[in-house]
Amino acid sequence: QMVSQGWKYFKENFYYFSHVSKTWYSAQQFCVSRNSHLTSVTSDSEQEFLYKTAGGRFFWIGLTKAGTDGDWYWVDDTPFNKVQSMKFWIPGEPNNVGNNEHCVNLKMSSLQSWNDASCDHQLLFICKRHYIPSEP
Ligand code: 2F8
Ligand code: CA
Repeated sequence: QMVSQGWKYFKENFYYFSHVSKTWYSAQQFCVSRNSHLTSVTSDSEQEFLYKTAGGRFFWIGLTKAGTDGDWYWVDDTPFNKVQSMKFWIPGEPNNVGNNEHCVNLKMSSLQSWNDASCDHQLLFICKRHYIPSEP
């Protein structure tokens, strides 16, 4: 049923790759309206699934900054592992251009694919919703 609405299944989650562009926060609101969040990324295999499906187009993911320290956090409340996540940034990122890049998009079709960008940009986006198949 979700598959017929365009959701893709990968390792106990469904993912929705949007066909319309939104600001980061509008995208997150859309995901919440579909019982999901902008996607977190917590493994190489998940990152690989996402960048391959994204195919080099730019998609918002659920990483943004919190508080005065500007620490990164996942909007779906997955703990952000700074050390394990370093390999997912494009070399030179995050560079916080204009001190105004507080949201992250998947930009490259590569394991190193994250860029920080202004949350006000309108980009495609990826929602993620946990799903564990159960016995009938
Ligand atoms: O070269 C990387 C740099 O490219 C752009 O800035 C010129 C990006 N800006 C936007 O996507 C708005 C930067 O985020 C990126 O770091
Ligand atoms: Ca940047």
